[in-house]
Amino acid sequence: MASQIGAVRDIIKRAAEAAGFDASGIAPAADASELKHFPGWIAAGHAGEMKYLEARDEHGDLKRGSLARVAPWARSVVVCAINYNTAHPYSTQVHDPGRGWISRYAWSREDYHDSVLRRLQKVEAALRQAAPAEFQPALTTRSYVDTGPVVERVYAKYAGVGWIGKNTCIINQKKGSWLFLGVILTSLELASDLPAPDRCGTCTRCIEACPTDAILAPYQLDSNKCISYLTIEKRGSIPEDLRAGMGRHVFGCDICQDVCPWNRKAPASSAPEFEPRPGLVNPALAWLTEMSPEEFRAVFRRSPVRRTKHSDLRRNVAIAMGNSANRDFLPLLDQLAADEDESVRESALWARNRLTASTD
Ligand code: B12
Ligand code: SF4
Ligand code: SF4
Repeated sequence: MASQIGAVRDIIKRAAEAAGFDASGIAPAADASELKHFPGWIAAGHAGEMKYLEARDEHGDLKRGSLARVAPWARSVVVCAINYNTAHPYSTQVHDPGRGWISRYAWSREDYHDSVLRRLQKVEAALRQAAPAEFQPALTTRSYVDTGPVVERVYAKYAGVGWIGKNTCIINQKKGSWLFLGVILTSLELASDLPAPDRCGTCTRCIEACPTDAILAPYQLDSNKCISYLTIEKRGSIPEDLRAGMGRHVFGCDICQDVCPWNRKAPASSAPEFEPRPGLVNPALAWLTEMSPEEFRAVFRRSPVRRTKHSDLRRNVAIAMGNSANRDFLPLLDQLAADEDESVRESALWARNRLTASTD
């Protein structure tokens, strides 16, 4: 029996490689010590307005705090990771005041949720097929990319995929941190991999480089301050005290990964869908402002950027223009100041004031 289960492990790993994943591993479904920090993180309000992270079971316990609450049948977690890096500059290497920054993960031709899930389901199918006959009747599996009540990075660590860096990202020693994760919960009890050892050492570059001080301490991120949260998840107006730190980011933020020494030699992905769409690497702010709702839908069709509404992208662009020290944007900001959306109007006025104050 042990050897049959051992064979399933090998089949899963081979299937993950065949599906195009760059790393994979198996973690126990048991609660890891890192999950003890989760309730405190929620209680401190670090999830901001992402209420789904606070979902509770019938006993009032946080669903994400333990797999036993949401998938009591789960015994193992298969974690797969795919590299989405492409051979283009880092945000810390470009300085054109006419251009903004869309996060690396969102350049792709296909939304990563779809692309990673498609690959993950191949691994899930291989697992189901390989499970010994006596486990088949009760065999349960669930695949998630982001969407399940699972703190994926904790399981990625225990599956040996990478360690949790001080910037809270999973870092693989050979591939770096430009990785998407996907998890398969299974009722099969598979032998686990060894957890990846923490190789951050004394480095604190990510903490120092974060422009909004969102990394409060090693491994602790306050979403409310994170540019990724502000530009993607936050609806309505962005708190004024954080706007200057946002620089020219219009969707997501890569800084704490750009500065990470483990990404210095990060290889490029071999998955064709992560090649950037035209115009998205260091995009022209004027292009983004002048985009009609129809163009927005066409340019960002099946792209993660659709998560931010057309109006919130315009809000972000207005703030980025305000941080550009580029007075050529004043006429465009005048247009945005007459926008139908209140947060766009208000951000445009803020940006206008900032530009005129900084360059007069
Ligand atoms: C909500 C969310 C966000 C939020 C909050 C991020 C965060 N750090 O929690 C926001 C919107 C800010 C965000 C941003 C980004 N995200 Co995000 N996000 C998620 C999501 C959906 C849930 C994460 C979660 O549960 N957070 C809760 C906190 C508490 O968990 P955690 O940060 O993972 O923290 C654990 C450890 O830090 C830990 N810990 C470990 N050691 C120690 C030691 C001490 C002392 C302490 C106190 C804690 C501690 O405790 C925590 C568990 O309790 C996951 C998908 C998923 N379902 O897991 C994707 C996910 C984490 N995001 C991802 C990505 C790609 C990003 C961005 C890079 C996108 C971008 N470029 O803008 C940024 C990165 C910002 C960053 N530095 O984390 C990837 C990460 C891949 C990777 N290599 O790690 C994921 C896994 C999505 C995926 N399926 O690929 N994200
Ligand atoms: S993604 Fe940007 S804002 Fe968020 S923690 Fe990293 S450097 Fe800071
Ligand atoms: S920049 Fe340094 S401290 Fe931060 S995640 Fe990378 S190695 Fe760890």
